[in-house]
Amino acid sequence: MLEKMVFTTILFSVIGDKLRRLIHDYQKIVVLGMPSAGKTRFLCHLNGNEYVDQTTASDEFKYFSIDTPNGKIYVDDGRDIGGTEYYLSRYKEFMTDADMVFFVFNINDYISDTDYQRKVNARLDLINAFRCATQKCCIIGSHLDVYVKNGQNRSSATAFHDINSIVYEKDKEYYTKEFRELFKDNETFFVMDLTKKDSALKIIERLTKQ
Ligand SMILES: Nc1nc2c(ncn2[C@@H]2O[C@H](COP(=O)(O)OP(=O)(O)OP(=O)(O)O)[C@@H](O)[C@H]2O)c(=O)[nH]1
Ligand SMILES: [Mg+2]
Repeated sequence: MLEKMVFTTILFSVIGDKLRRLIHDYQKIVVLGMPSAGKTRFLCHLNGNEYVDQTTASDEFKYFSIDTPNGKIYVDDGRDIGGTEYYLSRYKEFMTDADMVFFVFNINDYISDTDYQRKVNARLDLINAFRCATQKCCIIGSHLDVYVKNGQNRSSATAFHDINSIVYEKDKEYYTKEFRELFKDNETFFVMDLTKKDSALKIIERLTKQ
């Protein structure tokens, strides 16, 4: 009896999932990035889950939808992946089949700490190597508020300038930043204070603009 109930539940859930995907075009998203950069906060703004301030291992999230001025976006079930280096070897696997790849890093640390900069650059190299032409890659620089607070006359414009001068700095003989391609398009590179509720929605709105 119990076996029959379990079987029926699984069957209905499989059929339900197939129907759901038939009715709407569900997008697969993956959110990668540095530890404590704001990946989970970003996701919680999007799916409405309550944000809990703790590091993520690899948590499943349920499908959800986002209302934007450009229409409703349907996001499929996915995973919120922690920023630990442990997952670097799985970036390729995580990116396979994703329609949108987000990469989040802390701009304040990127601009002020060369060790952090190197680590971010290494991950950007992976994203750039594994991405495919049909995917939208979106780079999010978080902690804009901290960057602004830590210096005089700082703004999102100066943050863009500071990051671009690092990304586009003259190639050293031993290292060419091929990932700079990811920063070329200002429509897919953002600097944000991810503690603000509307930050994630602003990003999705810009990404889905026709
Ligand atoms: N001031 C500020 N704090 C932020 C920003 N983005 C995230 N935080 C804070 O940074 C901490 C880590 O945020 P999470 O979203 O949990 O970071 P994560 O990238 O998911 O971290 P892991 O799961 O450990 O890899 C939390 O305290 C957030 O509130 C930002 O733009 N500005
Ligand atoms: Mg997290």
